[in-house]
Amino acid sequence: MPSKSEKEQNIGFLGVPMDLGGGRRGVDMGPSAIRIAGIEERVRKLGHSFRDFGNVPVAEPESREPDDKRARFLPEIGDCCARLRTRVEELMGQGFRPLVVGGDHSIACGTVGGISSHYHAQGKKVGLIWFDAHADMNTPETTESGNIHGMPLASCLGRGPDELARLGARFPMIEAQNAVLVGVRSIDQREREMVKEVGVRCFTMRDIDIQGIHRVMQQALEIACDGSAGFHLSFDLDGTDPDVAPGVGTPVPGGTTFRESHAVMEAVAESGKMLGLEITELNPILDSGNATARAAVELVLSALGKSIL
Ligand SMILES: [Mn+2]
Repeated sequence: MPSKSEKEQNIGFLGVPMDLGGGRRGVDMGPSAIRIAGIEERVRKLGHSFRDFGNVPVAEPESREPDDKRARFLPEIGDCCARLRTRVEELMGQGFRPLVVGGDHSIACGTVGGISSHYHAQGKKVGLIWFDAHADMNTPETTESGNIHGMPLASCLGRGPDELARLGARFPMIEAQNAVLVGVRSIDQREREMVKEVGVRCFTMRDIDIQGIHRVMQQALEIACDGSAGFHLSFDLDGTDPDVAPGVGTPVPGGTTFRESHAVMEAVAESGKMLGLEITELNPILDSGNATARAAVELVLSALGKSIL
């Protein structure tokens, strides 16, 4: 039960059925799976208001053969993210806090573009916590696969194609000094160089092993909130262990446990500084009985203030 001291939030839900950024089909069904798992009812029960703003349309590619092998389906993904940026800005202008559900992680460029632009208009900058098994710091120059879902963090920090990196009212959309990666355990060689070059702080699974998730999150929150209006949490479900979320596009063993995953969300809720939340890479085709969508709903609830006591 929500305690009386918890602030009621106005949650604005947006689905983005995007599957062009990854190599596997199926993540386009993520928004439906989350709705079926009862997100609206559960968030309302927690004491928040909830409005479903529907889905942001994803363009059909001209063909399933992408033109650009270094950035597959860039025009289609750029268009969708531009629409998403506008929708996020609009709902924030109406006093809603965005809850965006993908879709593959390429959508983060649009979400971050919207949140960053909303606060830029008030002369404020925004922090970014990127929870992920991967660093998502590739660019068309460094990528091995050409899959854009491996590029969105780089784009938010001003690297990568203009269609993604220049979606916001400010450039870069996020300052590297206010961005932080949590949960990383799979990173390409050239991507590693990019992480160092850009200077984004990275807490790997080894850091979580050694320091514990609580200490890691306190540091992550400090970085993201330093001089900012607050932060956006871009949560790739593959950051959690496949035991917690088996239905994801690119599962990687050795992620955060059930309790550690909830501790991430609880730390975020406790901070009172979360400006937006995004859940990505849910793949119902690889799931069994919608268990991953239900786990994702529980994680969202923890981020919105649900506590054990
Ligand atoms: Mn990701």
